[in-house]
Formats: sequence, C-alpha cells, structure tokens
Amino acid sequence: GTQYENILVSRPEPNVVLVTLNRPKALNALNSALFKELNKALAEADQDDSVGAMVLTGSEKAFAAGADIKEMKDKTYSDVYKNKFLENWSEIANLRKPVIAAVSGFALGGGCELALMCDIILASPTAKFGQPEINLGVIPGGGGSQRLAHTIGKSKTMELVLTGRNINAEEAERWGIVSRVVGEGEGQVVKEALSVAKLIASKSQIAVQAGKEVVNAAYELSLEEGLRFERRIFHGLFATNDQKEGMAAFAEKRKPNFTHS
Ligand code: CO8
Repeated sequence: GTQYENILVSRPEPNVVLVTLNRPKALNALNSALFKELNKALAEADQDDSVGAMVLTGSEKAFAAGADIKEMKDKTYSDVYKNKFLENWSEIANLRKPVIAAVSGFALGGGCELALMCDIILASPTAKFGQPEINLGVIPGGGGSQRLAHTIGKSKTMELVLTGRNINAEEAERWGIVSRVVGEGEGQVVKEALSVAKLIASKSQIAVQAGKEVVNAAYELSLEEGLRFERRIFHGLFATNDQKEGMAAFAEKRKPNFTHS
C-alpha cells in the first residue's frame, strides 16, 4: 500500500479499513497534507469492493486537537479565499460507505468537526468535544455550527460555539453527539468501532449504502420528501440480488450469502 506521513492505514479485518491519524507531537492537529492523505486513503477504501466499512481514529490523548493553528496563523483573507481553504476538508462526508469515528481524548475544533462528518461516533470515557475557535478570534469552519445545530439544537450549539467550553463523553452521549460511550481501557473504543464496522461489512453493501443515503437525506429534505425518498430507494432494492438472497435465506432459515449485487 501507499506510504503516508500523517496517517496510518491498516486492514485489521478482511473487510474493514482502519485509518489512524498520526501526528502525535501535535495532538493530531489537522493540516492540508494530512487531509490530502486522509481523503486519498478513504477514497481508495470507498472504491475497494472488498471493503464494507471504515474506522477513523486518533491516539489515546487526542482524536484531533483541531486545525493546525501554527499553519493557519499567518494566512490572509486573500490566501484562504483564493485557495478555497477547508473546501476539500469535508470530502469524507461524501463517501458512499460508512465511516465510524472512534474518539479518545481531545476532539476539538476541526477534530470535533471531523468526527461529526463520520456516520457513527463511538467515544471512550476520556473523550472531550468542543469548538474552541472563539478563543482564537474565529468560528468553526469545518461544518461544526451546522452539523451541531442539526444534532443537538440551537441552545447547546450556541453554548459550545460562543463559550468554547469542552464537554465530556457522558455529556456528548446525553446530547446525542455520540451513539455510545464504550467501556474503560486503552484501545477499547477502537476495538468496539472495528466490531461495529465488521458487523456492517457483513451486510449487503448495496443496502448499507442505501441506508446511509436515506438517513443523510433526513438532514436535507422535508419530512414529506424524505419519506417519499426512503420509499423509492426501498422499492429500488427489489431490483438487487441481495434482496432476493436476504429474504430467501430468512424463509429457508439459513444465513444469507450477500454478493453485493
Ligand atoms: N494546532 C497546532 N498545534 C497544536 C494544536 C493545534 N490545534 N493543538 C495542540 N498542538 C500542539 C501544541 O502546540 C504542542 O506543541 P509543542 O509541544 O510544539 O508546544 C503539542 O501539540 C501538545 O499540546 P499541549 O502542550 O498544548 O498539550 P496539553 O495537553 O497541555 O493541551 C489542548 C491540550 C487543550 C488540546 C491544547 O493543545 C489546545 O488547546 N489545543 C488547541 C485546541 C484548539 O484551539 N483547537 C481549535 C483549532 S481552530 C480549528 O480547528 C478551526 C477548524 C477549521 C476547520 C477544520 C475542518 C475539518
């Protein structure tokens, strides 16, 4: 595989790719070079027929402590505007296959936003989420204000964005930012994320992709349009071999053998 400088890519399960952010000295601060590699690795996994799901993680101390402040600090308006700064930092939100974030330690600023671009967030009890950009004289730029507002509502989003206060894993779970807090212990959250990814990868990839597409539509469409979209995609799955196989296997009391076709 490709050698990367800012990330590690591995395949701990035959159908699951694990991407680990790897700038430990900077608490995985996110820069352009890192995003270039991250986008490449995830796009490759997305296009690889043998991959069913991806897991994204950082270190025990930090998922990512935000965009790299040292890289950003001297940029001017004309730099960021002309070069469309941050525009390709959200490609992860356009992947077809599910990405599960396994968050330990700091997920701040762009780190919180990166986690929010994933489809499922699992947190270790050490996880801390926040949008501290206000302390730097700026605001979130990677979708935090929008994705949080959709997830936790106005009042909580305003508090995070305007005060810069961090919240812990328990609060993040209560607020619905993370699906679950996973038990104590080093590496536990990654282990659990891999097992969720493995479970997803055992399903029909077509149905999984359709499920991701319709859930995401709920954030874009009215209820009426969303319900119609869901039903149409549901109808479409009756054209797949996996629907025939899945339902036949149930009727014959055996395990389905999905061929992703
Ligand atoms: N950028 C650059 N370097 C960083 C960053 C960062 N965001 N965070 C930590 N580092 C570096 C530190 O400078 C330090 O380096 P050095 O050893 O060379 O001094 C090293 O990482 C270790 O950090 P600390 O010594 O500060 O570790 P502590 O345990 O004392 O503190 C904290 C940890 C609380 C996380 C602290 O490092 C901190 O406050 N970091 C900055 C958090 C922050 O403000 N993040 C928001 C950045 S702005 C942003 O994200 C804009 C979003 C843009 C969109 C992104 C789209 C995805």
